[in-house]
This record gives sequence, C-alpha cells and structure tokens, in this order.
Amino acid sequence: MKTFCDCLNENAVSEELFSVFTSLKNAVKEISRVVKTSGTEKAGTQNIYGEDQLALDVLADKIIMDELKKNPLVGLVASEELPDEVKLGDGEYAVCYDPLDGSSLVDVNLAVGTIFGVYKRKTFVGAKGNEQVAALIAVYGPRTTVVLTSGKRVQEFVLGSDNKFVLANDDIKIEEGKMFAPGNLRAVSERADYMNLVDYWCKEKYTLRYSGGMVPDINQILLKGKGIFSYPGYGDVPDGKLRLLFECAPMAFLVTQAGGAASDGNVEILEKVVEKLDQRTPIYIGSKGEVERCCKFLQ
Ligand code: FDP
Repeated sequence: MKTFCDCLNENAVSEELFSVFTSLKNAVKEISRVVKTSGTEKAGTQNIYGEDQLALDVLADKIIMDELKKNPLVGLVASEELPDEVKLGDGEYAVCYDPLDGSSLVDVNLAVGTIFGVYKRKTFVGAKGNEQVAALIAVYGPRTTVVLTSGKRVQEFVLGSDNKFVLANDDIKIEEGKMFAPGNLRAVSERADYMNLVDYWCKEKYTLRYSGGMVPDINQILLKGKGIFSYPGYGDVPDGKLRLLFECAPMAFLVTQAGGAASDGNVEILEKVVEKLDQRTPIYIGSKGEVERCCKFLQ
C-alpha cells in the first residue's frame, strides 16, 4: 500500500512543498483526534463574522497555527478564525485555512472538515486561486480522509489505525452525473432563477446528497466523480456566505484539477482576486456541465 510520502515522491513534489504537506498532515491527524474525543461546547467567543466559536474551532485553529509555526518554510498564514493574516517569517510558502468548516454540525456528529490553500506569496490580498501550488481538504467522518493536489493529480488518503495515511484513490476525476447538493435554499424565496434551477434538478430526478458541510459535500462530488454543489447569495447578502480565500478557492483548485469546474455564476472562482481576507462569493462547483447549467439558469 502506498503512503502519503510515497505518493508525494512519485508526484515529484519539491522537498520544500513536501515539508509543508507534512505540517498539514500532522495538523490533520491531531485535529482528527480532538474532533473524536473533545466536547462540543461553545468557546464563549465569536469569530470576525460574528459566528459563535466552538472550543473545537479554537483548538483546531491553534493546532494548525502551532504546526505551521514550526515550519520555517511557511512565512505567512491566514486563518478563517483570525482577523488578519499573520507573518511568521521569511519562508516562501503562504498557507490559508479554515480549521473546522461546518462546525454547526459537530454537536449532531455529522462530518466536518479542514480546508487548506497553499500559495507562494507575501500577502493574500491580491491573490487569485489559480496561483495556488497545492490544496488539501480533510474530512472527519466515520473515517478521517484527506484529498490533496499539488497540481499534478488529485489523490485521496485514509488515516489507518496505525495513524498513517495510505492511498485510497489515485487519480480522482469528475465527470457528469445527476447528483445535487443545493446550499442556501432560502434563496428560492426571493430568486425565481434559483427556484427554476432547483426545479430542473428535481424534475430531472437528480439524487439529493446534501449534508450541510461544504467539505463533505464537495468531497462527495470528488469521490463519486459527479454532481453539483451550489451556494448562491440573495437579498442583502448577494455574495452568499462562503469565503473566497478560505473555502471556495482551495475547493475550486481541487475540483478543477480533477476535471470539474467552479464559478460564481459569471467568473471562474480561480480567476477571482482576493480583495480582502473575509471576501465572500457565490459558488457553483462540480461537474463541468453542471456548472455551465448553473451559469445559464442564474442571472
Ligand atoms: P458552518 O456554518 O456550519 O461552518 O462555511 C460554513 C458552512 O458551514 C459550510 O460548511 C456549509 O456548506 C454552509 O456553511 C452551510 O450554510 P447554511 O448555514 O446556510 O446552511
């Protein structure tokens, strides 16, 4: 069985990027442990978006930050839980992350995840997603899995009982297929175009697979090799809720590398410039044909 390290070597990942991946992998193993063993209580604090933080959100954030601080190749980090990017040193790599995405699902024991985007930059402001040199997501469900790319291929690894990641899927590809994960369905109350799109999916007998967590929902599209995840905006929040830097760009990098697509309805997610760290964007992501359909239906 091939390990995480075997595959990075096979993909000719540079020694430096290998080291960054190792830091991410170590953090994921520790978060996996605490997700399974810690309580689900609130931390009593709010993040910059005014959302209540769980003790686990804070802990996951600290685990990642501590791990990245140990790596001199990482010069810059930005966390969805922190107000600003943090300069760590002169290392050429910049890592942005959402430490525990979907944390409203922790108390009911649904799957949650971590999202990482890796760049070579001195600030995240001005970055485009297509500058990423790597992206990685971790899913903490009944199993802990990681899906990553360094721009060569998209691979999945599973954490075994010996606390080692082994290869589970060697070359993930997204094709076409009738599966939908319609986020922010509240938008149909004001948007006839989104209503029409959802109506199309239902009438065409698409399979509904929606967990409420962006990481497991998109992980599913990657592993089933088909489908669409949508999260539009409406009314007072035209850009929706999901963050370009921390969530949408890394997901778009993974899905695009797997042969899928990601758009905000007009512009490819990977072409969007990060103007501020907490920038949000609507997103339609998954099979190419499905993303095209979303762009046609939605004005
Ligand atoms: P959560 O608020 O539980 O952290 O970005 C966060 C996210 O979850 C995504 O994982 C998920 O897809 C989305 O929000 C769900 O949004 P709604 O609150 O609109 O259902």
